[in-house]
Amino acid sequence: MTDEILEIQSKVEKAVDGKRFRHILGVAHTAACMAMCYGLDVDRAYLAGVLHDCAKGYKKEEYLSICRDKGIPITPSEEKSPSLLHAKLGAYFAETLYNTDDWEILSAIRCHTTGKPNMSLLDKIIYIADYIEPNRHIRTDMDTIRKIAFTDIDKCLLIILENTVSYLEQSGKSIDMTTKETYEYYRDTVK
Ligand code: DGI
Ligand code: FE
Ligand code: FE
Repeated sequence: MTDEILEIQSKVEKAVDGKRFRHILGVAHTAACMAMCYGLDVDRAYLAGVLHDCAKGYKKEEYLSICRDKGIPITPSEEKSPSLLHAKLGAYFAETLYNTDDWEILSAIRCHTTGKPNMSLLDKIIYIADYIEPNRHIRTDMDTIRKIAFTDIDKCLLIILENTVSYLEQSGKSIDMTTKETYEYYRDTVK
């Protein structure tokens, strides 16, 4: 771990509450382990985990006003579910507040909530680590999902997407177009 990453981590710690920071560390460590497993740079995966929820310290209404203020485009679905915006806003803060210019890290932050079709390895690692990290409350099939994260990353992604879509349907929440597209993409491509 470089001093630079630890400095960024301390800065993120001050920007979010304690529970969120524990989750963030869980994602960073899980992402680092997955990077070891799949042959990706461990520091970059850790840093992406540290930064993925760096915008979570705001209220839903604030997401909308900050995005408007910064000229970040808001989709109708984000207007309806403003918490989706913490991903986009996180990538913006990572670049402007935390001085990250690694576009692959910025991409992984940007798509960590909805996913996107044809994700990069780092995108997938952050998306999955966000779901399986040790502090996450136990969801359906968690043991299987946690294990499969290290054996078949695409299959793992598909199971998480299926669970997320059915959770959103059951709880009557609107499904973002990108979430739906991502689910359909991996449903149709993963064997
Ligand atoms: O930020 P975290 O809590 O760590 O996790 P996250 O970035 O995956 O965001 C979690 C919430 O986002 C979760 O409650 C599900 C929600 N979400 C994901 N896709 C969609 C969605 N919410 C709506 N309304 N529509 C979606 O398509
Ligand atoms: Fe998030
Ligand atoms: Fe998260």
